[in-house]
Amino acid sequence: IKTVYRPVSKTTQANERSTFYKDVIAGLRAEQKYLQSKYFYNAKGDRLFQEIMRCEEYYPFSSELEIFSQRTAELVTAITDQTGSFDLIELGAGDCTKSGYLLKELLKRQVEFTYMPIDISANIISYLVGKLPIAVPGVQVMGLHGEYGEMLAKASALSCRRKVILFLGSNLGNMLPDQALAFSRTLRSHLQQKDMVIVGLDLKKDPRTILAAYNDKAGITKQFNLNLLERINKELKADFDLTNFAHYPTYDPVTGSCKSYLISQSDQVVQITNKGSFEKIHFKKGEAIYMEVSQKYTTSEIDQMAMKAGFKTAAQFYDSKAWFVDTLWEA
Ligand code: AVI
Repeated sequence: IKTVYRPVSKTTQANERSTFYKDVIAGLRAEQKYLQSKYFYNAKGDRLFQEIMRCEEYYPFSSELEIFSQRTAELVTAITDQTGSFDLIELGAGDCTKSGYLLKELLKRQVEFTYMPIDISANIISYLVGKLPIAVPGVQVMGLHGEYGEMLAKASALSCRRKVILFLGSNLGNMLPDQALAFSRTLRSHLQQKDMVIVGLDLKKDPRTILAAYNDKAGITKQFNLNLLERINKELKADFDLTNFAHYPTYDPVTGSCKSYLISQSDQVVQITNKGSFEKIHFKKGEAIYMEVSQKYTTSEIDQMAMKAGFKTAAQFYDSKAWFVDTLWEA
């Protein structure tokens, strides 16, 4: 078993903290305050997201799990070809519950491949690199911790074989449609003919079903959003009062944008510290921090995006309710 893992150095950690500070300040100083949802995923955020995936209301996980667990053989047939070995690169791998089905089936068929999970969470990557060789004996893993764009370039540089990219879980939905198209074009630029992508995206449906998925009764999604303020408190020595912000999810059935906000419950000032200097952020009662978009699409909108990015749609895999689709794009 070959397992390659590059641990995060102290310098990287310091750089990450300083980027985090700059991004938070830029977002909270903006006319419309925002925070970047990629920062949700610290150890507690990872744990809360695992809980969200187990919530009854959060169907995107169960729908895509159904596709991967019920249609594993078809998916594996679709991504393997006669050229033999390839690299399976997963963007935003998470705990790899869904892709795990593919890994096992590929090993069963004795296909030679290396699994390269990419995740923004160092915590998740170290967990995967430790766990996978035990859970899926025989699998070769090379974990890459960092942002999609940078790690994709790194994975492309490391890989000299055919590439199959997994971009599951509606992770592409965490970008607005224009950004998602730009990202798909970047993705295409890293690929060559015969390379493939499986993109999992959530579909437009009854708005109430969608909104409920981001407003679970147990309040886990609320905690997930508030955890970013808690993270800022801890890592950037800030003093957000978490009880003074309310979780406010919205869904627009025309644009397909499901957006989450945190709403300030009073006029208040929050202080954020960096190396001795500090920043004061003023909030008006009712003012919103835009936290995240979870974009929903129709299949024809997804096809349009694929085409504009330079891909051909080769196959589509739906769950039984047709709530979620995994589309196979060919470069
Ligand atoms: C990771 N991502 C696709 C999730 C989503 O559905 O947008 C994150 C999430 N946010 C709230 N619930 C789940």
